[in-house]
Amino acid sequence: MRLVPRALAVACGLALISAAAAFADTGYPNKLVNTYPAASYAGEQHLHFKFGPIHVNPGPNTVSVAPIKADGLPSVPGYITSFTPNLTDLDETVPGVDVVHLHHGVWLVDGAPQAAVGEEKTIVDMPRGFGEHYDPGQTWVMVHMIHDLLPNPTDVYITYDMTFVPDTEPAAADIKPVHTLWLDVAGFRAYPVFDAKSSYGHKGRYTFPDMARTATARQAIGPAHEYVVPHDMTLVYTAGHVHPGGLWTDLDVTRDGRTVRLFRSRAHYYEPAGAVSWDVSMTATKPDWRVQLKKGDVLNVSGTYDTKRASWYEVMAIMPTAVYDGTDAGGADPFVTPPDTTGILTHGRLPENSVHGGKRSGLPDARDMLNGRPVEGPIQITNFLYGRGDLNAGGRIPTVRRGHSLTFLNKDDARTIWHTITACKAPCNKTTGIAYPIADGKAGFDSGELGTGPVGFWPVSGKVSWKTPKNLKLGTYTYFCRVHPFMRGAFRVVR
Ligand SMILES: [Cu+2]
Repeated sequence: MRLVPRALAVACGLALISAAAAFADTGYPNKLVNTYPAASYAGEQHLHFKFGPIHVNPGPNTVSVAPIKADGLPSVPGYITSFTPNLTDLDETVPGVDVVHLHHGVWLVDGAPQAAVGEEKTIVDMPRGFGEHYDPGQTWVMVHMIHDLLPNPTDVYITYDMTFVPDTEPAAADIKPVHTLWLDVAGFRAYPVFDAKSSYGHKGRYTFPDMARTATARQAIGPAHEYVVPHDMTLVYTAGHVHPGGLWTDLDVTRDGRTVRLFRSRAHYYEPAGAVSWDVSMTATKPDWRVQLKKGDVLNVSGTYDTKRASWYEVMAIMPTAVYDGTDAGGADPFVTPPDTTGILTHGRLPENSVHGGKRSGLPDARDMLNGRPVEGPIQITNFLYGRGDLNAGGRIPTVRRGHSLTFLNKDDARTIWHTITACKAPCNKTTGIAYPIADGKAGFDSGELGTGPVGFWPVSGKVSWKTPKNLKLGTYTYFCRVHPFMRGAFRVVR
């Protein structure tokens, strides 16, 4: 069982933290099985590294930056031809994605992002004849955001497996060096995210940045969504990164006013509920995909999200692309021969994505609760509970008069614990999992991550309090915390 002990939360207050530790994940087998036709070389090595242990405090999903030491890297120069990242417990089993997940990890090499992973856990395989060249003189830095979804601390490793061909192997002579071009709709920033709200887009599809209309939506557009090709070059590989709700990323090129699609990296959801969770695998370009570009061509990346079912906050659309700085590696001019825009899934279904949630729980249906008195003063969020508004509090539902707003105050920020108040469809009282709850409340409100710290680097809003919109109609509103989806609350707008 991997349930958050809801009853304990009320009964024991702070004891919740130690009590929940008893429910910590026991770990799934590491079954990140490559489904992509990987190239192999005589003399290749299979290197396994782990970064950490990393102590993860419950509450925040901070961005951390730390150097990768020599024992986390090959000892000799050579080519990295495949890269398989994961997040594991200390015993190197894999925690449930509903318990703790690697929101993203980026390996910076000499200051530039080379490899990256999100919770979709894409395995990167360079096509035959290409590799990222490694040299022990390089400076490697790990940037990561690990998200603990429970109120108990945990310790994890970021692991990465490399297929590595040392320069001293004869096979290395046939490998051409590639480097990573970072195409990111909201980059370059420490936290390159945008919102895909249910009110955005057309017929429940929102393509960013193309369909970003409002000033707020457009603010999230980053310069890295475009790239002007500085000299003739060949693209040899790409795969996209999206969050739950994401459907695909597109890579296009424009020359003389004409635009051609180079690749669409599709999110294939194993998730039974559809495009709502991390139970997903992305497609990568096929091994024979090669695109020859000319100086002055403009690459463009976009991401498309499903906004019919829910709003998606702080999401990403990134296409790290492997570039060979030459034109002697095959491939064709995409304006003459359109490239194959279909791809191959990089892995199958992962056992750590098995807790979907959405089952009956002991929480009440807020719509049946009796009115409490209008709330005076803010609703105080403490110790992962929405105070009087928490569905665990039982009794009466806090009320607010129409035309007024209810104020929430995150007292947990003092312990660097951030929370959101995010509308979800009533009753919003089912069990927590990777597919439940989601931000599907009609009212569509979201407080942002209530917390203080370096805004723009950490995902905090910089505020600890938030007011509900004044224009809410009469009725019962249910909400959850995007950081800790087991947290649920409700209030009612009354006459
Ligand atoms: Cu929270």
